[in-house]
Amino acid sequence: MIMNRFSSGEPLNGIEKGPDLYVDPLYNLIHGEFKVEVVQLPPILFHCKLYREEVTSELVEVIKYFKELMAIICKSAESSFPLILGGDCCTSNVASLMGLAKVYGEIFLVHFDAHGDYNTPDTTITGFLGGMGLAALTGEWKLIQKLMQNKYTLKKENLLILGCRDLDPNEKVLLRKSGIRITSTRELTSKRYIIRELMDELKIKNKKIHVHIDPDVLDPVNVNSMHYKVPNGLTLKKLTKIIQEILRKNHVVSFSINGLNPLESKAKEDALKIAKFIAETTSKII
Ligand SMILES: [Mn+2]
Repeated sequence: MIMNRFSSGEPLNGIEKGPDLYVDPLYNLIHGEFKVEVVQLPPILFHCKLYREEVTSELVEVIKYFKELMAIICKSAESSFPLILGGDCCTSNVASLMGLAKVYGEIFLVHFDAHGDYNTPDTTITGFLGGMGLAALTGEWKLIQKLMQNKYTLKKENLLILGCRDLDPNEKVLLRKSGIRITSTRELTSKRYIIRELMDELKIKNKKIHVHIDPDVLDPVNVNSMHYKVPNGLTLKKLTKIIQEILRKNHVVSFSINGLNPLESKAKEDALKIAKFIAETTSKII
């Protein structure tokens, strides 16, 4: 388990302590079944706002953190199954995929999120780096790769975004142009075998898969301690079923999940629900 205690700042202040909520319940649930090693990074909260592709001093610090996390994930993937507890999405995705690619080469990313994380410094409204991770990873904007001195780019056909229902206007245009496959909660809940069909259609049979979950893919009625509460999400039961379907025929090599907001009143209760879900899911993969 890798504790990625990172927040790229407003509006996700506090998420750097998100992994702390999961780690004990999760450890207790899985350590009998597997040999579990916990790697902790110190909690770190940045105030990194990007409105154009410029190298700010905060961004330089963020990149240092990304590199450190990437090396840890890479080392972990060489001999075990990295289970990455976030932190916000951008670190998980950028560092995870770059680290995994060193070990496995081509990687397919299944990304569960109410959001697209497909803003660039040009399209963003908030300047929030956490909302730009997938656009950076797929080379839609290139500053991150340049600063990381890492040319790895996730091919757009190797990305599937599930449960997406809250996009900024310009982000929506960019995503539509990219051709990336996005499936809304409505689609996921309306058709019984949509995931099986999607996975077949995407021809990922022989590819290694990284699964990332932002808990805001869930409905706030189900789990309420995420920073963004976006209505019409998935139930935990439906999410479990979809993941089981993904696992049925495919090779998942690692898993990451974003943090909850520790300041929410039900944070501990919700973290336990999610820890049980992760334990149940990963026990079928590892
Ligand atoms: Mn999100």
